[in-house]
Amino acid sequence: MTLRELQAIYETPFFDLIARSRKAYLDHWKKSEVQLCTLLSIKTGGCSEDCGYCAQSARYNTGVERETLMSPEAIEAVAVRARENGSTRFCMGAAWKGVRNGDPRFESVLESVRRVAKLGMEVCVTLGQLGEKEAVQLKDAGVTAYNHNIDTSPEHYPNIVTTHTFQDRLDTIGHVQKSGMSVCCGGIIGMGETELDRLKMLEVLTNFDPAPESVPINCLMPMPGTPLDEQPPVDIFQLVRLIATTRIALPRAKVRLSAGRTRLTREGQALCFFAGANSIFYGDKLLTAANPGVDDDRALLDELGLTPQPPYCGEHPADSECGAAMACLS
Ligand code: SAM
Ligand code: DTB
Ligand code: SF4
Repeated sequence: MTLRELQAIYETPFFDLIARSRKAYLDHWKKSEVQLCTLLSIKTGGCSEDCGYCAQSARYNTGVERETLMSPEAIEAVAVRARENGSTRFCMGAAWKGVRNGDPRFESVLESVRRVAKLGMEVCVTLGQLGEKEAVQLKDAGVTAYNHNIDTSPEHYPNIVTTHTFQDRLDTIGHVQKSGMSVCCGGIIGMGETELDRLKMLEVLTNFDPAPESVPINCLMPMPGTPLDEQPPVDIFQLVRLIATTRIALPRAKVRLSAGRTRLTREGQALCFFAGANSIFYGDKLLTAANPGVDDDRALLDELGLTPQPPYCGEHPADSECGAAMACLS
């Protein structure tokens, strides 16, 4: 889609916009399902990069301690508990610039992926920059989706990160696409960007080929000690407009209402679901920051009549006999 087209959608009167995005959602997805994803920071802190929002950058005094990579056994144990709690997607995140084939840490991540894949959950990893070869190895180990966010518009990106470029992000995404893994790619709002910047970010996402399988929309969680620690919260109607525009522009993508839900009201989150968000991070902790408690989330989903989405089996159509029914109707 062009920026002009996205702007036209985004600027529609609010109720017309969410009515349209609701229709786009109902045309492509089962009405009441929300995907529950569990996040685990498998390697925390001490990152060489200077992403201005991130508590894990070694450049800022954020109070987050550097830790070593978790073992496959420990990771598997957390994944088992997540599955017991109803999560159908397990996402492992590592704080480093990237990791290469031949590095023992990469071998260890591959083993963790193999173990989580055996549990029947969708496996997502977010490991920073990736080469072509590493992408293929991750795919072969059982990764469903690779998360690598473009975070903001190409124009605003250098104001947020200087240790790598927007093009570096796109290069990694290209390697992921080539390997056959799905791309999970979105961004953060509330980092001093304009609403136009947000649409420019969405323009880039809508021009991916293939389209992203999921689009996380994070609201900045201002982390003490980072350059962005005093940014004001995002306006709820701007967030809902962005979710609705994303749903219309990328109807088959999972739109994940990601970081920052602790600063949203229940009513605000309900509007986000109505507008087309159909995935959340579930569990008390994101990577280093807080997430709403599991009990509160269960209560909210119950109140709204929403149920956890089954994992995508990767093979069978929605109406087949397959136990792990495909979530998407298309
Ligand atoms: N190091 C890897 C990378 O940069 O891709 C993976 C981990 S990184 C923490 C994953 C994503 O989390 C970032 O791209 C960003 O979109 C999101 N994120 C990190 N810190 C955040 C914050 N304080 N508020 C909102 N989103 C955040
Ligand atoms: C994404 O878009 N959001 C998640 C996940 N992908 C890896 C991370 C959110 C991190 C929030 C800040 C923290 O926990 O440190
Ligand atoms: Fe490192 Fe990722 Fe945080 Fe950037 S966002 S500082 S690359 S962990």
